[in-house]
Amino acid sequence: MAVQLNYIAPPGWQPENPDQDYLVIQFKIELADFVDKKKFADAAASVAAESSTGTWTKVDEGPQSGIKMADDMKAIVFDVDEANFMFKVAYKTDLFEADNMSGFLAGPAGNIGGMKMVKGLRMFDVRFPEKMVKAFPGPRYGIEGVRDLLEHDDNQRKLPILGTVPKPKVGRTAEEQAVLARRLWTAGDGSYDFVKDDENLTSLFFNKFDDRARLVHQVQLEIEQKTGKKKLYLCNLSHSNLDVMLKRADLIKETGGRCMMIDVIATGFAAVHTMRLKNPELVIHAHRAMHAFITRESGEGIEGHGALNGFSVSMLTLAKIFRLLGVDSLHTGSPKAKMEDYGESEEIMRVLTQDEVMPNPKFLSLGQKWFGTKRVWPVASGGLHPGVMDTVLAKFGRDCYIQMGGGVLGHPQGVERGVEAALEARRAVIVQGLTVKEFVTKNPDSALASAVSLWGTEPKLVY
Ligand code: RUB
Ligand code: CA
Repeated sequence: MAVQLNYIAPPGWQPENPDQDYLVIQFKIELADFVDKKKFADAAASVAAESSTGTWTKVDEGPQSGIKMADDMKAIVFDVDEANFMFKVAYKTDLFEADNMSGFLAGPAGNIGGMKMVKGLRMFDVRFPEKMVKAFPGPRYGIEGVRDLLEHDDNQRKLPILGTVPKPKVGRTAEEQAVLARRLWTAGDGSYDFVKDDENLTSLFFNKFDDRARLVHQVQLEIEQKTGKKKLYLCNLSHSNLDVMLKRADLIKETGGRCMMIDVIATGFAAVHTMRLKNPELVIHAHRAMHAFITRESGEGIEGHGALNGFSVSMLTLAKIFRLLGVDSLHTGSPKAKMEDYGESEEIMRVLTQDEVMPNPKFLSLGQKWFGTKRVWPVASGGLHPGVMDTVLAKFGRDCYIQMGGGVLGHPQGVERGVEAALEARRAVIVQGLTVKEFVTKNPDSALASAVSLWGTEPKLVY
C-alpha cells in the first residue's frame, strides 16, 4: 500500500488530551512472509491510513479534493515497539460519528484485515474518548439496578447471582422447561436466582418461544408471590429480524418477565443498540456465541511477544463495546475454561465493573474512563460446578452471575441436590468464610460434598 500522507508520529509523540480529543487503539501485526521486516513502519502507517483517511495510492490533491481535511483528520501511529510489531494508533475523536458503533468499527476493524502486507493482526484494545462514551446509552440497570429490581436486601447484595442453563441444551418442551424452572427455583431454601435459555433454543416446533415465555414466567410469578423472592428468567429472544425480537421483548414484559437474553455477536451491534433503546425496559443479558470467530488468536503473540496466527479483535474490546451499547450482563468466560486460560476473563471483568480501568501491560490494555456509565455484571460460565465457587469468587468478586449448567443438572443425586450444592457453596464461601474443601471436610454428607466427589474443586476444561 502506498501511503501519500505521513501517518507516523515523530519519536516520543503522545496524544494531547487523549480522553477528549483522541480515540486510541493498540494493534499488533504479523508481516506477510514476502515483506521485509524493515517494512514494519510502512505496514503500521498503512493500518493508520486505511482505517482513517488514506487509500492504496496517491490520489488527486487539487482544489476541492478534500486532501487538506484528510491530512488534518488522518490517524497517527505512535508508541512503536519494533521488536514485537506493536504500535498504537491515535484517531481524532471527530473522525467518528460519536454514537455510531457500526460506523466506528468499519474503520479500525474494517478493511485493514485484508491488507496483503500482513498475515496477522490483532486489535488488543480501544480507549474510547468521553464524547463517544457519553453518546451511547450504556446499561439501563447495570449491577445496582438489577439488585434493586430483584429487591435485594443488604445480605443478598453481598451474594453473587446463581443460575442454570437447561441441559440438554435443546430437548425439553416448553412445558418441561417450566417444570425444570420450578424445580430449580424451589430447591434448597428457594434462593436460587436464575434460569437461562441456551443459545440454540429459539422457537422450535416442540418448544415455541411464546409458549416457553408464558409458561416459565407463570412459574416465576407464582413462586414470587408465594415466597416474596424475585427471580430472573434469561429468556432468549435472539432473531435476525429486529421486529421479531421487539415483539418477543413485548411478550416477555406482558407475561411478567423482567429479562431478555440476546446473542450479541450473532444478532449484531445495530441490533443490540436498537434493542437497548426500544425494548420495554427489560434487563438485557448478553450471550456471546460466535465471539471466538472474532476474538480467537492461537499464536503466542496473544500475550504480546511472539507470532500472531491470524486476524482478531479481543474480547476485551468487545466487552467495552457492549457496555457502551448497554447490556446489563455479559459472558466473560470462566477462570480456566476454553481460551481465557491466560487470565483475560479477569481483565474483562474489570472493564465491565470499574468506573475507571487502569492500563494493564499484561493484556496490552489501554484502560478506560467510563464517565458515569453503569457497571455491567460479568457472567462466569462454561464448565463451572459448585466445587469451584471459591475460585470463581476470588477472581470475579461478589457482583457476578455464576452460571452452572451441567454442574447443577449433572449432580449425582439429582437436580435439587445440584441446586443445594450450589447454594451451600455460596453460603460456605461468603457467609461462613470457608473454602469449598473446608466445608466439604466438615459436612461430608452434604450435596456439595457429593458434587466435589464427582467434579473436584477445579473448573472443568471445555474442550
Ligand atoms: C455453559 C453454556 C454457555 C457457555 C458460554 O454450559 O452453555 O453457553 O458457557 O460460554 P455449562 P462463555 O454450564 O454446562 O458449561 O460463558 O464462555 O461465553
Ligand atoms: Ca451454551
